[in-house]
Amino acid sequence: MSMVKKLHATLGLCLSLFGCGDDSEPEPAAFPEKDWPAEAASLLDGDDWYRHAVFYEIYVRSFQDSDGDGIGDIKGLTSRLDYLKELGVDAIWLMPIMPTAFKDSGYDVSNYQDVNPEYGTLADFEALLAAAHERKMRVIMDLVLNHTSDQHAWFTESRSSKTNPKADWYVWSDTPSDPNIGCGTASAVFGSSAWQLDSTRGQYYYHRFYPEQPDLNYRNPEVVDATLDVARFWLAKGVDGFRCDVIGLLYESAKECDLIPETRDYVKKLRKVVDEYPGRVIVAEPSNLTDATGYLGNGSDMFHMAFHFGFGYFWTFPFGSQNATAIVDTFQKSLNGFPPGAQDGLVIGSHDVPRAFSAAQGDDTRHQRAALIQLTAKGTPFIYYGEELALRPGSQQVVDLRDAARTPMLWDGSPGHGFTTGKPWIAFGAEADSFNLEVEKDAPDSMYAFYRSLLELRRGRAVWGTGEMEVLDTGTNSVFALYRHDDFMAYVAGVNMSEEDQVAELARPGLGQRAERVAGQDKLALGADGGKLSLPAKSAAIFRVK
Ligand SMILES: [Ca+2]
Ligand SMILES: [Ca+2]
Repeated sequence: MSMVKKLHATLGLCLSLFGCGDDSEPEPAAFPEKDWPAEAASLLDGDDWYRHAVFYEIYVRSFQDSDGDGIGDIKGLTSRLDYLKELGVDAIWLMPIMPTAFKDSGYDVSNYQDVNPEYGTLADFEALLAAAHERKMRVIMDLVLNHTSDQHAWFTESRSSKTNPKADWYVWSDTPSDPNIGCGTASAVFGSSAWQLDSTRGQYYYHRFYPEQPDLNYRNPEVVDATLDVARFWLAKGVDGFRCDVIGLLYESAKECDLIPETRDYVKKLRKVVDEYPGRVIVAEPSNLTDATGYLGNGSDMFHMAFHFGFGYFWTFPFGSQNATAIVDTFQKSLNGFPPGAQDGLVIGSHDVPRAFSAAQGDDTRHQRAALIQLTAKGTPFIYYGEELALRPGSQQVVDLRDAARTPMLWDGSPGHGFTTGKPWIAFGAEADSFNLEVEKDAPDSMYAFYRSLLELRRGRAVWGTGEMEVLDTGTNSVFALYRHDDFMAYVAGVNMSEEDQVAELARPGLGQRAERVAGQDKLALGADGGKLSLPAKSAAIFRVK
């Protein structure tokens, strides 16, 4: 049974454009087909590869341990590339792998030009790049430029005196305030004050995040040059790009601290550096959670992609209210606001927020309906490791509360769950014996089967990455529906946000003259009356139409 057929049979999800009635299922329509693997190879070789790729975020520490010390590492990750390839992943994003004091899980870098020895060596990283590229997979890495660790040599020097060569590389003040920094003076994101007294230098330094994460002073041109050199260092090694951490916060000013003009200018410099290396991309972590437009410049001079947090961080609420309006609004905003060529980065979870399982409040249909939007809306999906297994949260805290979503990947039911032969650095998440790859791999109704099927449906179909998207008027707040189309093919995706059966009237005549359900329950179908989409409670589905 093909994965797609398996999906029909097993998802609790429906897509039906003209009625999901049991007796009205249309004859399978004959649509033109292509050699999808060949199409995929071609799309992923082109300049627009990142718009067609499925990305996958990995916490190296928690993915695969290769030497039994309980800490995931680069060699371990390399040994799992075939798993990712089979799942349908085209590119991986590595959370920080540089040396770190580990006060913020690696987002406190102590050396920008090396690999955390717990994770391996530069040679291990180069071997990972080679192994990924051999499989036609790309690797991007986290680039954390707003701040360093307080253990970084730059900060050690800067704090040593008021007159050393790097004295002005960080943001220093005689008092725990600065009139030129009108934000965050009272409180940091983590903790009570954004200013920390350094007893050696006898001044306060500014930290937007933990006290062990002093902000770099980008008003010093040497800092600009040094950090652009960090990008060059990794690009020269062959890395395919960067996910740029809190990049809007680089520069502060008296009034604003988020993506002020000076920060935009820096991003444009970074983009020029990236463009010196063909085929590399940068994706922004916006600080503005409801509008990423500012990060995309004119579509070719700032970021290639920015995360769509208006959906990614807030999708759980519309399921709670059973009202799609907020999701309609956030996708309309990106459709209307984005410059040509810019691309949404679509997430439903990450290392910063509770796992999709938790956000869905344990309701697999919510998780699947949200993932179906993520995987059918116009944009590039970034799957967080373990989402495809519906990993449960952990309860041990090593660094901070976010560790609940950073527990080890679960490969099998053995004591170390295939992650380690030793003692894991953090306890496994809940229900590890019931929800792991070994259990889910061949279970037709598993979360893994769901992801595997939808990713197969995306494979090689350019329409998902670059085709047009219309958010359809459905005549009801309970149903979210998308129409995706390009010159070759078209799809309708529909999601019933509610816990009752719904019939949506799609305000687009002739949408389904021919329709074939490609994902969703067998009993669901697209009606033949020109635009009626019937969705049982808590269901979602995808139809190919023409
Ligand atoms: Ca290890
Ligand atoms: Ca800053």
